[in-house]
Amino acid sequence: MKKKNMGGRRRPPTGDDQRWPGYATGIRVCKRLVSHATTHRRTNTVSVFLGDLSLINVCLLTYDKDERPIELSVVLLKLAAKMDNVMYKNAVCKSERTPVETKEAISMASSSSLSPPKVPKELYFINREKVLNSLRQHLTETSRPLHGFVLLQGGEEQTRYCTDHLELFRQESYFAYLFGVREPGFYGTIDIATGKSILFAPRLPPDYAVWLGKIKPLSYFQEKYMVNMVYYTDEIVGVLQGHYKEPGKPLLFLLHGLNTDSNNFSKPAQFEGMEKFETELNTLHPILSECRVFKSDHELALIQFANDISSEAHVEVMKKTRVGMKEYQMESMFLHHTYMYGGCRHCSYTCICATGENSAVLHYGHVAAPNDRTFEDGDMALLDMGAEYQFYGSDITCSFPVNGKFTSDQSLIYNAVLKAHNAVINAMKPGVCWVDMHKLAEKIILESLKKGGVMVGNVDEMMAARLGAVFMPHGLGHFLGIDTHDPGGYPKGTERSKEPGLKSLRTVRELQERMVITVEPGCYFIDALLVPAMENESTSKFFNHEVIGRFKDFGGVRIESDVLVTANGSKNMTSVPREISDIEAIMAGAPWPSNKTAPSNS
Ligand SMILES: [Mn+2]
Repeated sequence: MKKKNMGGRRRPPTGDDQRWPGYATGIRVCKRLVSHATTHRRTNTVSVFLGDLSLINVCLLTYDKDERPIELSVVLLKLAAKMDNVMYKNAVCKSERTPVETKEAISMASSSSLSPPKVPKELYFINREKVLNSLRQHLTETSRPLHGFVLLQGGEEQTRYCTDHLELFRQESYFAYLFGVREPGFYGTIDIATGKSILFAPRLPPDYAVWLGKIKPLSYFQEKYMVNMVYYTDEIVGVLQGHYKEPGKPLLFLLHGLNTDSNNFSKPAQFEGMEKFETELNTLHPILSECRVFKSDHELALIQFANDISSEAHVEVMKKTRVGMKEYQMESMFLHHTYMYGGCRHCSYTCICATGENSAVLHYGHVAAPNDRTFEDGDMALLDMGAEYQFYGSDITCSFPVNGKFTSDQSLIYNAVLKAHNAVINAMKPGVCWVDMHKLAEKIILESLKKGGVMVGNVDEMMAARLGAVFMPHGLGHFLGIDTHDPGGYPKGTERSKEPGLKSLRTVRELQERMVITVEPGCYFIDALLVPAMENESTSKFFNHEVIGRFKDFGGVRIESDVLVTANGSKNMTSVPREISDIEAIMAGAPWPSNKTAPSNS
């Protein structure tokens, strides 16, 4: 039993065991679990969460051919010798034999050391202040008057095609950023002259109260979302005109601009009576997007929680993965954990649970490739899954062999990617250019492939021929926040590269403090890219054709963490096992501290 398994942050309890918080519950749960395991003739390990103490994995039962219990031991986290003795005493059956650790004796019960945090009301107030200040500054610099309104329209609830089936609503991200409003059908405004914020709520029909619950008074929204005033949406025209103290038509700054990831435009607010206003479409979008790039402490706390619960869920999946399962079972375990213990009803994106050669399909998991393969001994799994908590997301990828043991080829590719991942995180700090980080990752992967005999020749020449993009066709990472691909990657004055790999970058910016960006290098064996490069006269010589043949059905590896840029470096917000030895140990049943201090280079 290694000390590091104890989940370092908690002090081992001292004094009388009986006074430990959770003591009585812990013992009761242990008794019941042991008795259950005995009754049902199961090989079992159980996890018990003892109040304020750490997670304890308790006892194994295994059975001989005749189904007689042959082992019982209380193992793993020995918080104190006394505690173990008490558990022994309370166990239903007992054996003097040495505990065995079998692959099968791994916990199927889950628990969590986390609970969903409260969202501070000031979060959206602070976001609004930031946008207001930024907009006022811009107007001053461009010699324009400091009046008018920022006006945003929130999202509308949708039904499934022609039916009355309501899709679960998720607020539009810019609206969520400024107002935090969960409900559909709202408008929100900020008065540039006074800084006052106003929400406009939809006037709901009396029938609403019958089918959907009590109709909330306007004061409820005013209090909940910390705005100055709330009116109904059918009052917008009168209210805005009433608040405008200048001559002429009131000026509205509306949200209109390109999302550089989707190439879609955000939809400016529309309402009846708009002709009574002047509208301005060019100013707000770049300012609002730029504000979203830099995260406040409150925002960081939510992104951290989304990371914590998702990290824990990834470990849970790792522990429970068995050869012969379906990919969607891994997805299901992740969704269960993040919802059950984190209250995360939404994911940041559709789970990618790819095994075997599917792991070379970058956006696997969509409806036409729905995580439905049965995976086999020897397969790698690539799991890209992240929960969203109160609008703020996470984006995490773990790659591991489904049987829990890396082969030498799997280690070669995995360690190449891990080395790139770690090198980038260590190099990150304000002023560093993201394009350089992408190239750094490419170079390290190519060097490792050369070392492993997959590639031949000079790595700088390979870089010049853009061969990094053959193995990593996607960008190194993207901003993360309310959107998985958070906006602001290509502000005015920046340009997207046309070169392979680099053209897929979702940002080309210099890093600055308070940016949260994913670091997700990958190495994939994709025929559609490999074959042309291996056949190409000028690049063919760099590939060891025979060795690459071995990787034909390998798929790929991606390692993805969410990283905060700090004043002097960076902080990895994701906390999952990355070293091969850690992954293998966890898959063999060793515990993992869910909130082990994340590595940081600052
Ligand atoms: Mn990502």
